Amino acid sequence: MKYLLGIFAILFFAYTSSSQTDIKPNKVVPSQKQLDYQSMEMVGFIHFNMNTFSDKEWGYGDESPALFDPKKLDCEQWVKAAKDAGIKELILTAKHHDGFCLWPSAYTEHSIKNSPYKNGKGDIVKEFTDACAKYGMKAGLYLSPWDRNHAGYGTPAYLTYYKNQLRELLSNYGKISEVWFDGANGGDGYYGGAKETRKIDKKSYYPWKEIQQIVYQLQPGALIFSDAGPDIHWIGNERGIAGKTFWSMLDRNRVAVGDADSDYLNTGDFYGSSWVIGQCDVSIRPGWFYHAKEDENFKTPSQLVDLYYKSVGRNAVFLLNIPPNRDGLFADKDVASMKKFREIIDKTFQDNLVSNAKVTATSIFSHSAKFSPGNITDGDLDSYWAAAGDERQASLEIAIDSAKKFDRILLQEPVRLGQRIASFDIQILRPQGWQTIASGTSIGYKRLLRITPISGSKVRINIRDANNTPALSNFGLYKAAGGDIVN
Ligand code: FUL
Repeated sequence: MKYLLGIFAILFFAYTSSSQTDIKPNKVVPSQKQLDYQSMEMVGFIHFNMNTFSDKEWGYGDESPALFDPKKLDCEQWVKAAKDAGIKELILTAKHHDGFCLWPSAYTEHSIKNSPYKNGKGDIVKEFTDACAKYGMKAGLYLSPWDRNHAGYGTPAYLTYYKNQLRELLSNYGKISEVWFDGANGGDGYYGGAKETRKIDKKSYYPWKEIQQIVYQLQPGALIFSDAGPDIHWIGNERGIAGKTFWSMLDRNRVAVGDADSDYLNTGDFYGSSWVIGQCDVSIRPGWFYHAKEDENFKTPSQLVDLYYKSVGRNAVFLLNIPPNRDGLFADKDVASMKKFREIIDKTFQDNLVSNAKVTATSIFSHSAKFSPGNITDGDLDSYWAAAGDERQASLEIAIDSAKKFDRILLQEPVRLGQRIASFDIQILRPQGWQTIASGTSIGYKRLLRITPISGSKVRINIRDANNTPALSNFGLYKAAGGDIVN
């Protein structure tokens, strides 16, 4: 009898382990908020404030509010142009380092309320958030931690002021989706007339934990950006470029706001203990703010397309800054360039050469149809193929139309379960045999690879290493549209 029970137990165990319902998630996975954020792919930055009128990048803090007067300000123009460029969220510099506030803050006189704009009755944070709400654009705010106007900067009094301003912004303007904490801090400034250099201890001056709690308490749906996350981190340069290897994991103990190793931020950390999305910020012009002398110096559609590959195509988010001019409007050339950029991207990725193609794999998790290799060509991010549970390597083969050339390759992992694939090759079957056409390390939410145009009869994805059962949700082959020129 005992012997029989033992056999039953073994059979039962074998049955349950072979019909597992899903692959094991990694220890480090994104939150739902982060998944939603990353799928936006592209967000926009609006640097518009006193610097627009003083023609500076970093105002000293003594600029007169009388300078600030955008005569034709139209936040709806910003939102509509951004939407046409595929941007899903805009972040406005409510206060930059010079301390001037685009809303009538109750805590300072250094604001729009003492400017000629709408005779001091204006509120640009309100106009901006209303325009975003009207067109279904998410709204984010930048509140510079460094304030070169405030007399108390460097003392606890300023921190109270800063938290009060944060509460004001997060209580009175509807839903705020992101709060952007800049890392630039401390140095010379006006400081209420003291005109001196003030240095703060970057590691201890700001009560970041408390500041984060204010954000999450007042705006539970918001994500927080800084050099150190917690939700989104700086990519380590202001050129909009993520590392060719880029992990969405990070060890948050190794980074601090305003004090982080930019190389570490640029690649992320395969062994990192927290999921923090990488965000690639870059301006369409040389400066973050509008300067008339840069009117001819905007990034071309092809340059923007190149940046898309180097940010979104490397598992990060593209944050493009478009600075409104002194009228309060985006310049026409910037708008035209962004629009064309989106047309090129949409056209390139319109026809997947392997859409609904039959795929075979060296193994399938649990032999289950749910993890079928065909899931990688169904265009659905939620369905995925997975290899057998204890595999860390696998290959997938897809027959392709040998009459068609392609030069762009797309791979996506089901990142909800973590970033798992660590190394892969893409091969093509030519009359002379298999040939490697691209290789990479990280994939994550999206990996795009650019190659010279090629054709063949089969394509093979070789997954060479993974930290868990490898899984893929999407694979695509495309032909670059005109304007998508870099290889
Ligand atoms: C930097 C700032 O110092 C720049 O002025 C700009 O706002 C950029 C996005 O972040 O740290």
